[in-house]
Amino acid sequence: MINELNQLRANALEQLAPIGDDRALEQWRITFLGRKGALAALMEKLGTLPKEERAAAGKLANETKAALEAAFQAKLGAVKQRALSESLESEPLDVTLPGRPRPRGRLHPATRNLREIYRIWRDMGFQVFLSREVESDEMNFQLLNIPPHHPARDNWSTFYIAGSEQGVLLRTHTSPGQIRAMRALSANGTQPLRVILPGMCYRYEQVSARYEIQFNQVEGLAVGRHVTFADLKGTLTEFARRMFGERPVRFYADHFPFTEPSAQMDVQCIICDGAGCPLCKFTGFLEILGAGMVHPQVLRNGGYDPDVWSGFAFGLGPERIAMLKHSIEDIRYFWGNDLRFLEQF
Ligand code: FA5
Repeated sequence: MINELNQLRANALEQLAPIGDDRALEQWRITFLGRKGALAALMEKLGTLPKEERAAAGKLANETKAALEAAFQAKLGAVKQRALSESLESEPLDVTLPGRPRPRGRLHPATRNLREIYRIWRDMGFQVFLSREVESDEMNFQLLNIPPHHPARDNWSTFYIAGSEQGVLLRTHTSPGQIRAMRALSANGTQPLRVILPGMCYRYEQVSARYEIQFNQVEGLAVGRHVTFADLKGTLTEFARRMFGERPVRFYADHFPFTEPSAQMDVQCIICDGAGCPLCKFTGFLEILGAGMVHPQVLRNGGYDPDVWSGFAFGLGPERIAMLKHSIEDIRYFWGNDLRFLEQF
């Protein structure tokens, strides 16, 4: 048995030496180390040996197995290494070639812009309230002091839902969300409120570089016991500072039926720094939002007592803001799905 093992080992190593490729090596492994190979056959015979020979033979069998396996691993490494150098030599590899780009998705510029706006307002303590896009005439207009036939309706060219007797419409602005937020969150007019209401609005507009038939608005509403116009100015100025950096803002008198007094806020033109250019129509300033103190009747419609509570509200157009920030000259790019535009962000 001892002889047989030694012979097997010598024989196996002799046959292994000249092997130079995968296939021959595998064949060798099967012949000598396989489950039905030469070594396994010898080991099976161990049990039939007389007791006094068994221990020594068993030990040698294990050593033989370990030696053959080690020789096999060493050869395997050498064969692989040789195959690699051969392929490197025969198929030249240019390690300076750039990698193949993998297409990666990204957020739509309008979404990114909205998220930045959310972040700024969140940092200032405003929570997001999502209101509905399909609204009643009552919410979109009447509870905001715009009764039927009121001339202010001309400012909001409206898409009505066909066949809806009660006047169901696509909201023309996010302001109806003011009423919904007050009713939903104020616990019958007993709690202060600080919310922003983002979302899509729809108007039957002549589409142009600045007017789309669908666009986002971000409404803001703060209600408390001592909210003043100074709070409105301070908060909106701080928003503009965080959004556009240090540049002057100015407030103008404006009119909205649901705020009194009402204002418009302008920020100094980003292109010309106030010197005057075609973008700002040579005024040096750009309008970014409408705002005002919540009208007492609107507070009442939301469940608050206007003798105790006051508030300010604002409505801004995020696409218009993104246009200013990134010098995008046409609002139609936002929903045109043109990859040449989208891939720039
Ligand atoms: C309003 O819609 C008021 N609800 C804003 C408001 C809220 C005032 C709360 C006071 C208190 P206005 O129609 O100006 O206002 O629209 C507000 C912003 O929405 C505009 O400044 C503009 O940025 C954006 N916007 C309005 N119409 C369009 C449009 N057709 N396309 C793109 N953006 C628009």
